[in-house]
Amino acid sequence: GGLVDLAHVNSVRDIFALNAADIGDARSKADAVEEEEEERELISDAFRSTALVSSREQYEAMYRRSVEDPDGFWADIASSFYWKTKWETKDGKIHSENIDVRKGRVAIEWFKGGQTNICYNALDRHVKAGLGDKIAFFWEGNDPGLDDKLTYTQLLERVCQLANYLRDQGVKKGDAVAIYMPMLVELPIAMLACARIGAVHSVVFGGFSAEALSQRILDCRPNIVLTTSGVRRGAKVIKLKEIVDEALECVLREGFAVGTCLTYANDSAIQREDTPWQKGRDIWWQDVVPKYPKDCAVEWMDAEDTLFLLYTSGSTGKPKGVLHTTGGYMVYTATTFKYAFDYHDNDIYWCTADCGWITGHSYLTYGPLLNGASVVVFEGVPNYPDAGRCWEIVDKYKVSIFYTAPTAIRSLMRSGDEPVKQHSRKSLRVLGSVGEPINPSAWRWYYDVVGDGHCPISDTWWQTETGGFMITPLPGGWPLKPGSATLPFFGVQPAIVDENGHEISGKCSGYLCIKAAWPGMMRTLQGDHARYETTYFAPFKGFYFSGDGCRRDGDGYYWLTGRVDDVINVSGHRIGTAEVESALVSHPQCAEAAVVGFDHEIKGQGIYAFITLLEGVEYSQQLRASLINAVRIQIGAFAAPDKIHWAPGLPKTRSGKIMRRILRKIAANQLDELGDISTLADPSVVAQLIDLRDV
Ligand code: 6R9
Repeated sequence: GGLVDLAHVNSVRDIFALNAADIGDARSKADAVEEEEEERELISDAFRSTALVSSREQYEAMYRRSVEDPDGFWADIASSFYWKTKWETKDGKIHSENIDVRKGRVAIEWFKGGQTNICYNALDRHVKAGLGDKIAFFWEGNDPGLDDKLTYTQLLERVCQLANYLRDQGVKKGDAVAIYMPMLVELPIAMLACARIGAVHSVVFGGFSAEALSQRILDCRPNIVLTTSGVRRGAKVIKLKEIVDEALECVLREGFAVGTCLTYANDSAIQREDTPWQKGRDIWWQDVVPKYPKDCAVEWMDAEDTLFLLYTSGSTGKPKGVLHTTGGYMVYTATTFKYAFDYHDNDIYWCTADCGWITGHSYLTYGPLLNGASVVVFEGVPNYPDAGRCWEIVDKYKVSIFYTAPTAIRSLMRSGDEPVKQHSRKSLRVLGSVGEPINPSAWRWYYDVVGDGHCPISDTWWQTETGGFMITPLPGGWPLKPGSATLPFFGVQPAIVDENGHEISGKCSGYLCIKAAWPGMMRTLQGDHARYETTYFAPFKGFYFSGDGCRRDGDGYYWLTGRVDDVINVSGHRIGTAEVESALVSHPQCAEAAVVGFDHEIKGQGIYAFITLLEGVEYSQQLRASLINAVRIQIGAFAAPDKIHWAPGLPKTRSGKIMRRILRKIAANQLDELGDISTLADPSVVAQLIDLRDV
């Protein structure tokens, strides 16, 4: 089964023609919440007395300036970074933008002409300012007792050694480097080393399969891949190098050869002699990198030179290589980190995200290091060896800012309050949430139990594409409401738009768009600017379209209601239904597949697949397992369907489009809400599907 081609989407109607009724659904769900009395959580005076932003009035004044004079606002902030050459100013403007497809090519530039380096700003700048002995990374291994730490000076030296090695291998400014590594400090080191020499890093999450990795390698064609022999995650051992070898074979079959595979030997997970090896191509990191000098001249980059690529899922089959540039991303991630977490110099910050996702880029690596923060990097999983691990780590490092995902909160909540209460957590000051809407009951538990009722929660709404936070509380700034991301960050102008592309005002619900460019915004999709325009700017002309539904309440607070496109959010991971379908139909016995999301207690959403088999093929448990395995092989275990539902036929319109609305209702077991099925080419398939529910 081939991948689905990019659909030519010209309007929101094209995107949502299949599921216009679902939009109604999303709305009524949003409105139902609204009817409930929304509780507010006031921030204590003690917290506010030291908060960077301590009132809504103070925020409003700053916000007003940020949208009325974005150039002045961001230029002031950018001045606190090191620029080798200052940016160009044209008529007082330091940025230019066109996000309106009717006016021509979508193009965004910030600080153009300015020369800087994000690695220099994240490391050298602090060392030069006397912070060299401050801890940059506390590393906590999968197994309690295994740990390490690096000061800013040591981190800089390690980054320089790797940067020198990469340069020596011929890696130059603009070249791509693929990184497939677990959460060792070597992963952010690898990203920073690339940034130092102007190489474009493309980190691929270690949970992706060989096939998914090969697809991402083929898209950006790096000559060098950085990886690790293996890693322990919880009780499991994952042999990453084996996966890389398989990916490189796939890539070779497509006629592309990677020159070098630099492999970090992680002896705590797997022995070197047990690691598959190809002489000539594979090199042990520890054999070469430590021999290089500990200083390395930086490559000065134009603010608009590419910093990294990060692949993410969309509505159609092929993952999109989101491209971020240097200057705007640097200024934006640093500023959002500082304000949304009310960062102070003595804070200890822990972000549980993996660097394979945008959160690990912006808020484990760049944002915190640009602020000179001490960051905890954790190799393991939140509930290993037991449900108290996170709070043990919080106490061990005196973590004051803790940032995680609702799925982790929900899974810890299941183990009850006891594992939390066994640890003091008295260092905690601010909590954060990211990845999906946080349900009010999980919010409450996080606030009352984890935070002992005194830590504001920053529920940060943003995306791979936005680079940094877009809608988020500023702790201390205004009352919180469980489940709301509250108000837009400085410079962000949200618009709620109706089906016809008209902005609606006041209390309302609709599609969440953004009206003007902000510095951290992606600039294009790797190799496909047309897809960038059609996906994000064509559906609602004049706006950036997020793909999310949203409601605004009477206080102006925003409530994200989830994706309105064919993207499923599983444990905070974005998965395109088309990608999963493409993996399923590649199975030799599968004729057709349709995938939808369903509410899942821990994951937020789970994956539910309807499968039509080839004529004559019998249903069996074994076949079910082998279909799920096809997804594990093509994408990765995290995208494995939770449920396979046999479907002799799928509900299709007369023009052959699958009506996913009906499938979603069946998956949710809301059989009384199927709606009008008379427009189906064959309405009898619905009864058939219902009959096969428990088969
Ligand atoms: C940062 C990240 C982006 C999608 C986004 C939305 C969902 C993320 C959220 C949230 C509600 C939040 N999302 N944070 N929804 N509240 N605080 O997760 O990036 O992987 O690109 O996913 O995640 O649906 O559109 P990414």
